[in-house]
Amino acid sequence: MAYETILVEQHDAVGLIRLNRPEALNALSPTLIGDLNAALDGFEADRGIGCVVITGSEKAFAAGADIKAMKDFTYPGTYIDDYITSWERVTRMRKPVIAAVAGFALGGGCELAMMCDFILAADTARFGQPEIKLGVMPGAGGTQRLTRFVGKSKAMEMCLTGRMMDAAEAERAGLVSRVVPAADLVAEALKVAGVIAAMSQPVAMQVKESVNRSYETTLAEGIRFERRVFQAQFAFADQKEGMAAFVEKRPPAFKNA
Ligand code: DAK
Repeated sequence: MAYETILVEQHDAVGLIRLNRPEALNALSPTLIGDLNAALDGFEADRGIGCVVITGSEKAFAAGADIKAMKDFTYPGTYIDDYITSWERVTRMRKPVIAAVAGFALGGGCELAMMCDFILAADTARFGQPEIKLGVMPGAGGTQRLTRFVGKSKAMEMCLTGRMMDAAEAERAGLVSRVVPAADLVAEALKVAGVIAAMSQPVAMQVKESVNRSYETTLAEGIRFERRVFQAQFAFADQKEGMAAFVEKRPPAFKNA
């Protein structure tokens, strides 16, 4: 399928989505969000895909919501249309999704990256929630997710001043899993995604579901959820295969069953 604002590739069992509005630093227009969501739907439905990578360009992952489209929005309009709900499709992905960020990830761009399961950053990456400079505040999870990633003090400073964080600071603060040279970013993200896609797909999906559960429930409930899911995994053929492969000193061949 051809898209207007993204490029979509498949690398073995990994789906790669490149945000592609170079004239606007990948600002998140309604068309781009629609294209992104359609591509995510396609990868989610494809049994042959085990992991998805979302990336941008060398200069920008995404510079935020499209300010030129947004400047004339009204309160009744954003309320009635429930503007931004459509952005959250990525949070409903059941397969793992990696954000590979080079350059600017600002406002909604930073929020989109944080909606993914983890962020791999190029050494050129710059993260920020500069909405306050436009007379508004983060509206797609920035005040909530950034605070969970980096803690109150740093989140508060970033949201109140609009200051950007570079890749090294983002790694120290726990916003990104790792920093790699910009030239290696996409290759490294595809490599990590390939490792994940080679695991048992239902087990990887259950790992994702369980880690995400830790954000939404008490520790005791989360532990109980984890235990039940772990116990149920002994019903998968992939558990037999993974443990047999270890004992037989060979790589496992998971069947996603
Ligand atoms: N929207 C539209 N166009 C943008 C853009 C954006 N966010 N960011 C950059 N562009 C465009 C520029 O206008 C310019 O276009 P031309 O003027 O050439 O036509 C082109 O991209 C190149 O940008 P610059 O010339 O500015 O490039 P520089 O390297 O000089 O600067 C920059 C790069 C990233 C520092 C700068 O472009 C910048 O400050 N951009 C804006 C960043 C920003 O403020 N982002 C936050 C946007 S607000 C909501 C929920 C969430 C949101 C909204 C509502 N609801 C629940 C209702 C989210 C809001 C946001 O994300």
